[in-house]
Amino acid sequence: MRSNVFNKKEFVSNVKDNLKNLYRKTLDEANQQEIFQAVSTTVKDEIMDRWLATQQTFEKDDPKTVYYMSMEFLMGRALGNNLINLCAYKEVKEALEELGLDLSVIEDQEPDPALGNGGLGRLAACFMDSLATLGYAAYGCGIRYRYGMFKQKISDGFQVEVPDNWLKDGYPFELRRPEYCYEVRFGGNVRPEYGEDGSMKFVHENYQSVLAIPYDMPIVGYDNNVVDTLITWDAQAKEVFELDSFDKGNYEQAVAQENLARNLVEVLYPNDNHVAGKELRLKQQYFFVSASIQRALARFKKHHDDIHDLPEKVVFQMNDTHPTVAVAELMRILVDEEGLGWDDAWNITTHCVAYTNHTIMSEALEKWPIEIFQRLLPRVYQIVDEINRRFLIEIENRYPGNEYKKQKMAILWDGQVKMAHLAIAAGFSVNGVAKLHTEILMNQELKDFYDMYPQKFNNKTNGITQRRFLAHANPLLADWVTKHVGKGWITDLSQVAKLAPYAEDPKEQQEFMEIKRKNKIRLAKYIKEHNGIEVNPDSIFDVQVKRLHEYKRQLLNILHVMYLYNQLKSNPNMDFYPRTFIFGAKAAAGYRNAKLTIKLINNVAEVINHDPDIQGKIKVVFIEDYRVSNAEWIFAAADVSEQISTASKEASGTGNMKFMLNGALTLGTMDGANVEMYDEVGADNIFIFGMSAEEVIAHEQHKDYNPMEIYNNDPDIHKVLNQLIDGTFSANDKELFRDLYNSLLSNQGGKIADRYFILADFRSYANEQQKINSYYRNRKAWAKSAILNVAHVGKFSSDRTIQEYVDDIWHLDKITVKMDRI
Ligand code: 73E
Repeated sequence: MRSNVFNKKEFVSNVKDNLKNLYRKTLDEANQQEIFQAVSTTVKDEIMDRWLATQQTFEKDDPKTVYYMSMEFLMGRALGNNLINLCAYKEVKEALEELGLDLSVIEDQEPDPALGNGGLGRLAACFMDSLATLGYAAYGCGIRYRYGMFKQKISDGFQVEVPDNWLKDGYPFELRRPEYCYEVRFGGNVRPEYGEDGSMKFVHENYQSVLAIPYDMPIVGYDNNVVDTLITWDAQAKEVFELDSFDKGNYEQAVAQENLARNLVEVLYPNDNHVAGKELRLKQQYFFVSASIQRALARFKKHHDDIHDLPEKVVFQMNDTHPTVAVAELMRILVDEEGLGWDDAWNITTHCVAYTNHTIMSEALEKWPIEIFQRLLPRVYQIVDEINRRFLIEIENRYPGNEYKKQKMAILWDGQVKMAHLAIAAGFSVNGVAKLHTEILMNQELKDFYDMYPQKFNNKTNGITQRRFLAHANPLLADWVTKHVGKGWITDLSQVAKLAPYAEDPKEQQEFMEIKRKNKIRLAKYIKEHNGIEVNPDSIFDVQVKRLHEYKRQLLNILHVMYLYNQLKSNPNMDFYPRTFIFGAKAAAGYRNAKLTIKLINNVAEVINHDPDIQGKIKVVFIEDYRVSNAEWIFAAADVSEQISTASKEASGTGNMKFMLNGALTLGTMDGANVEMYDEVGADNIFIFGMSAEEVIAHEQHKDYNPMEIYNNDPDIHKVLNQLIDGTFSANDKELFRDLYNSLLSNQGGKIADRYFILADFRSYANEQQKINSYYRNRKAWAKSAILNVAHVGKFSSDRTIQEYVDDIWHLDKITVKMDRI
């Protein structure tokens, strides 16, 4: 469907045929969902030829392949993205218009496949897009959760979680491949078995097993015929549950298998940057990891006889520690099934697996109780035990007699399996996701490991795909960029640097601001439809959209809104540029303070939006069900991007880059990738506030921070905090926000007061906000800075990130897919 083969007539006739074949309906009879299915099927047919051709190229060239192992892939809708990457978006839009159909309405029918929580899952999705676009052989490996990230409803200001039954109408962009199914075993016991020749092997018996069935989703590269694959694994009972199993006496066994299979893939754990250590999660991990490794090895063996060559052709990238059981599973297969000796197997494994660390938040570090691990995966546990034993010997050799080192670094310690330690001991590469984050890993969090294996550590600053987050999300700006620098930016984002000279040009500034305004009108319409709130497109759109977490400090943002409200009330004529504060965030279902913060934002909105004294100068909007699809509209419409995490806590952030790409100015701390954005765009075009990572870490170490002092000495802050408990924003229940108040001022349940330094950073945050207020009045200066943000975003393309992974870690071969028909 490249422009040279795209044929509108053929497309329309295929859509009509598909409607007929799928639903026995004509266009007039079909509803929008049916039309979506028919259009998608037509697009999928077009993808199929390229997918086949890509597979044939793999067969022929046998390129080295990366398996990107991730518990989460936050793909977002596929239809629009596939059309963009097939270079057919505009043509298809026109073809549908001729039929009286609106492509965006049709796109809106697609469920958002939300098999991920936030940044980590979305990064995996951006990486797949870049891998295909750059022409590398890649498989994403994950889980086909029946229910993805929950849908968020707001009811009386509270978050309500609604199950996300994304498969209910059938998903057109997936292909079930039962012929590539594998068995995965759980539980049971391991028994040594001795051969007559005195040899010994371990036999795993009395286990439960499930079948892993892959569903392949195409990952379409941009304009290059490459289609990579995202494999999501579904689980099915091995012994099909038949009525007569009852008579055979294995009824219980059959039911147990059914239950195991159903539970395994039922739902995504909806926690971001937090893990609870639930047995089912470990089951999910082993399930998809074992199946993925089996499939990778089967593919390898089609072309190779010698398993020792595996590292030349296969690399497994572990997206955080979630798939780290891969280390032991690969060892198990090499030792037990391939018959290799330990050293041989270890040598292969440690040249095939690499690990990315995404967080230093202690509650997100995966540690499994040995009891659970051993019971669930008895043979894999034995292998972890042996890896640990040998690792401790290595530490002893390096640091003789240093017991403290061993305790700190052991994989098995204190009744727990420490997954990060396993990942580092085995991985040939350990990377952080932004410069600052990697430095913190090397100098603080993982210092002992860095001292021992400095050569393993490296940084790979995250990136985002400009195809989804500019070409698709913001067609007006995309066209403007293309007009000035040509189309090259779509596959080489560094080209946007050529925009810099236009930043000074008043005509271009005006055009740029006009585009922003149109995007703000588009978002205002969405807000009106979904929230019933009228917002002024000429106000500053100040946006914080991301998962709700205390370290991300949505609370700082809303406390500042309360502060501004107080200022405006007491001084209605103060210098104040109208501002719309936009929030979007899901909170983990069990995260009390996060959910309470959502309620606070909504209550503050309710009061301020209806206070006539404010004359509409401040509006507060909480966008329900923030997700990839509405994110695209939100980024396009933002003036100010709030990236205000406590320094050192946000490993990278990727939303920050999506805003920058769409010409918003960042208001942020020196945290994560903000630091590198500052380096790229320059101090004049970004608003930085707050303590540095070093300062934060020093306070944490010295335990010398006292928020009460700030509360007692700053009357404005005092007033805002008191408003949390005096009913200003909760007239019917003064106690409603007591926990938030307490979290800022008193040590409680092992948590220290204001552990994210909200009060410490409040004043400098308010000052920067004041600067934004003045700067926005200078339209030209603002437009210039906004254009310069776009011009300096080049580094933050995931194409750049992926190329670095390829050059430094994966060493993949580039492929070229030729198609006879094209
Ligand atoms: O800073 C982000 C980062 O941009 C980080 O918090 C996030 O990963 C993004 C991509 O690198 C992240 N998510 C998780 N850990 N880091 C996580 C942890 C446990 C469960 C689910 C997600």
